[in-house]
Amino acid sequence: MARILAIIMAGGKGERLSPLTRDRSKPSVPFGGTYRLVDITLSNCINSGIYKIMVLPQYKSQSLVDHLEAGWNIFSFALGHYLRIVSPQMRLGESWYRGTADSVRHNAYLLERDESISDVLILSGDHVCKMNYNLFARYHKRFGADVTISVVEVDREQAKDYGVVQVNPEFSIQGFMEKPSNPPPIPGDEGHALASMGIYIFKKRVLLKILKDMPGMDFGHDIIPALLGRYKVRAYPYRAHNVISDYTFVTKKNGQRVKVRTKCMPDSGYWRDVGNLDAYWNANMDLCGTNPFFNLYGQLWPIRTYQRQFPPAKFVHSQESFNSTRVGKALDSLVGQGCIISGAVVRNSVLSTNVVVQSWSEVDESVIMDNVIIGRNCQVKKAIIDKQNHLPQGEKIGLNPLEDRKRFKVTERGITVVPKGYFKP
Ligand code: ADQ
Repeated sequence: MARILAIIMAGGKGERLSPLTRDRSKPSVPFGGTYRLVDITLSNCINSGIYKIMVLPQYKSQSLVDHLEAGWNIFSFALGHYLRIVSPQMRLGESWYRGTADSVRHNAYLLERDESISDVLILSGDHVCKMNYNLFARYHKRFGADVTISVVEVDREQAKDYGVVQVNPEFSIQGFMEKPSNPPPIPGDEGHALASMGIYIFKKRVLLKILKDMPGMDFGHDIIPALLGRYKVRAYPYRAHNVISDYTFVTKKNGQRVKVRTKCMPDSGYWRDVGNLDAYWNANMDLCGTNPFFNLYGQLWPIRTYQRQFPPAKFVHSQESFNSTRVGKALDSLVGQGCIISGAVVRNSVLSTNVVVQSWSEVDESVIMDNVIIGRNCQVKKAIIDKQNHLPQGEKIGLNPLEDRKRFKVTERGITVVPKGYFKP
């Protein structure tokens, strides 16, 4: 893996995640209680043995840079490992990056000068998946491809949001359309299409040549379609190949302890592009419950982050009178450090650090970010509440979409989004 460089593109505006991206870039949006979205891609790199990484921020990048500097300063320059945060520098004229490919083009000189690199892995900072890039790179090498694109099958209706790939029986890519209004189906399976995951691996020399010769700004819109017929472009079937590892666990069968081996970790095939608010809410809900679709607690594929120090979460009674006591509890939920659930009930929700939920309140199927106080007698359902909000006593969110729409964004799926700092203390 020493010969692979990973580039994490982190410069998009993330407009479809607004208002969560009002003050921060998409990769630095908090996720899963204590993480930022970018932590998932970075953890995949480390777990795959890739220790040369460049992050390309641009839009509202300060919180991302702060997070990376605080939490990811773990690389050994002495061993040739690095995480380089490269600020946009206008090296190619008076403009910022004009697309994903353009962001790489601006920094091509950094690839040129590291002679130890043979292949370049191009990643997004807003994907939730456990992907073994090592297996991806091996597949790319095995078939001698110039470019390999990771693909996944999705419902045809959904495919309108992605780059759609057509392959021959050898999985060589024959067609590519970026966000087509009428996505071509997988032959013999009218209901599904093959979507590009926006994860590419290029031979370094091919990537440098393409970026020099081709004028396109965006990998999906311009570059990938223009490569077909001129270069060897292959598809990598993510779900079939992303077997993170043989997975052994101990269980009881007829009273006896037995070892069970499965082919892969249960969430090996999970992938979500957290491009809009509904996908973001869904990805958080996928972490909750006994057998979550995406498991943050797995030991084989640890997800790292930077965590500030807070006291443990606590769950306390609220004693209103001698004969009225209510227990603070959280069910099927993730609760971050420093949270206090006091005489309130939290269900199927993800709470970041330092959240206080006060007596008689109920929180259901919601994502609550750091430093939120939910006052007494509140009801919060199917909501995303950004940082630094203090909900006043009796506030109701997510119960009446028509009312909510007057104050907040409500998504297609009916998720109410309260922006940062809306409710002042
Ligand atoms: P999108 O998801 O629409 O499509 P987008 O999320 O806009 O792509 O960008 C991918 C990554 O590049 C993100 O991490 C973003 O921050 C970054 N980026 C976007 N614009 C940038 C810019 N101007 N400068 C620097 N970085 C930028 C892509 C592919 C599709 C594929 C989906 C899968 O184009 O073909 O199906 O990803 O998620």
